[in-house]
Amino acid sequence: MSGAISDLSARMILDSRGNPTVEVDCYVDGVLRGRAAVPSGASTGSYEAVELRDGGSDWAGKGVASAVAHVNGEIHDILVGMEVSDQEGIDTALVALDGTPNKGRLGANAMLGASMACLRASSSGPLWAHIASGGSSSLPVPQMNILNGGAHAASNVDIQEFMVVPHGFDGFQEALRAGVETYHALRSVLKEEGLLGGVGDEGGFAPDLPRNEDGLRLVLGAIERAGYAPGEQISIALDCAAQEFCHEDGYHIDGKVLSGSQLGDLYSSWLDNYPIASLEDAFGEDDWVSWSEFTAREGHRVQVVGDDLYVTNPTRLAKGISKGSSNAILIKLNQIGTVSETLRVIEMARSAGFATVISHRSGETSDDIIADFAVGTDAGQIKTGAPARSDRTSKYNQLLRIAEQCDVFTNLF
Ligand code: 2PG
Ligand code: MG
Repeated sequence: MSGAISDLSARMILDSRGNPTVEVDCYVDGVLRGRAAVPSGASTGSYEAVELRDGGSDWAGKGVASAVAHVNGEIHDILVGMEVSDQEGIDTALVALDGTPNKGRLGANAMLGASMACLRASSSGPLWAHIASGGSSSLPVPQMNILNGGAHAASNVDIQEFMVVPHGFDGFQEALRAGVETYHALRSVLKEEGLLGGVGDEGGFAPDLPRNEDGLRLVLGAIERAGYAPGEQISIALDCAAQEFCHEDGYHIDGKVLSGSQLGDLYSSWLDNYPIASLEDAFGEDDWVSWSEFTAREGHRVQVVGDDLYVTNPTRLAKGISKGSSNAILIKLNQIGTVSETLRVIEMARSAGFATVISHRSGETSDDIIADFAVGTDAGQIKTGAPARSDRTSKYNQLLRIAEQCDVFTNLF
C-alpha cells in the first residue's frame, strides 16, 4: 500500500518478563495502519545494536521513556511525510538520523519499533506476501525450545535451550502437532523422574539436572514417548549460548573448565549419541578459532548456527563467511535495528550458502511479526520457544493462519 506517513506514535508496554518495551503505531493518511512491538534479549551478544534503557530506579532501570520520546520526537519528525512503502528510504533515514555505528543514540528499540510499524503499515494484504513481494515463500521448520536452562532459567543447567525440530513431516500443521505432543510428553517424562517444576522464560520446562547431557536424554525420551522417530521425524537442536559460560580460563560446564577444543569434543560425543540437527552458539562470541575448527570437522553432519557470534551484523557475518565459522545464522531484527538491514543480512547469508533461522528473543510480546517474516523471506526455519505462553504461541498461531494460504513446507534435515 502506498501513501504518506501522517503520524508515528510510541508508547511503553510490558514484555513477557514484565519489563518495559516500546510499541509504535504508524498512521497513513490519518488512519492507523501498522503497530509493532519490540522484543528484548537476556543472553545478549556484546556486539548487538544498543537497546536504550533509562537507568535509575524506576522499572529497575529498565524504563524506555527516552526511546519512546525519540520515536515521538526526532523519528516522528523525519518520517512523517515519507512514502510508507519506501522501506529502504525509511530505514536509511533512521540510520542517518541516529548517526552512530551501534544505534546507541536513538536506541535500536526506538528505531526497530518505527521500522516494523512502517513495514506493517505498508502492507494491504497478508504481511508475509508483502515481504515476499513475488519471490518464494515457505512455512518454516520450527525449533521449539521445550527445556530451558542458562540465562532463561533458575536451574543449574548450563545449556540455554534444548529444542525439538519436527522436520520429517508433510506440512507445518503436522510438524507443529508433533512438536506440541513432544512438549507434553516431556512433561510426563519429567514428572516420572520427579523433575517437574516451573518453566523458563521461553515456556520450556526448567529442571535442575545432574549433567547437561541429561537434557538430551530427557528430550530424546520425550520424542520416543510421543511416538515419533528420532532423527527421521524429530531431531534435537541446542542453543548452548556459550558466551554465558565462557570465562577467562575457559568454558565452565558441568562443573569443569574446558578449552574450546575440549568443548568441541564434548559436542562431538553428543552428536555421536543423540539425533542433533542443529547447534547454536557452541562457542563464545570472540572464539573464532574454535568456531572454524568445529565447523570444518562437524559441519557436514550438523547445522552450526551463529547468534551472538554474528548479531545479525553484516560485518561480523562477512568475517564468519570468510573464516568458515559456521554454516548457518540466527536472525534477530533487534540485534541490528531495522527491517532493511535485516533483509540484507539474510540475503548475504543466503548467497554464501548459509541456512537462516528467524528468531524471537527471550523477552517477547504478543507481536507475531517474525512469523510473517520467516515465511516471506523463505528463511526455512523459525525459533520461537515452547508451544506455551501467549508470547510464544502467538507466533505459532500466526503460522497456522498463514498455512491456510501457503502450503510449502520443506524437510531441511
Ligand atoms: C537466543 C535468544 C532467544 P535471548 O540466545 O537465541 O532464544 O535468547 O533473547 O535471551 O538472547
Ligand atoms: Mg542464541
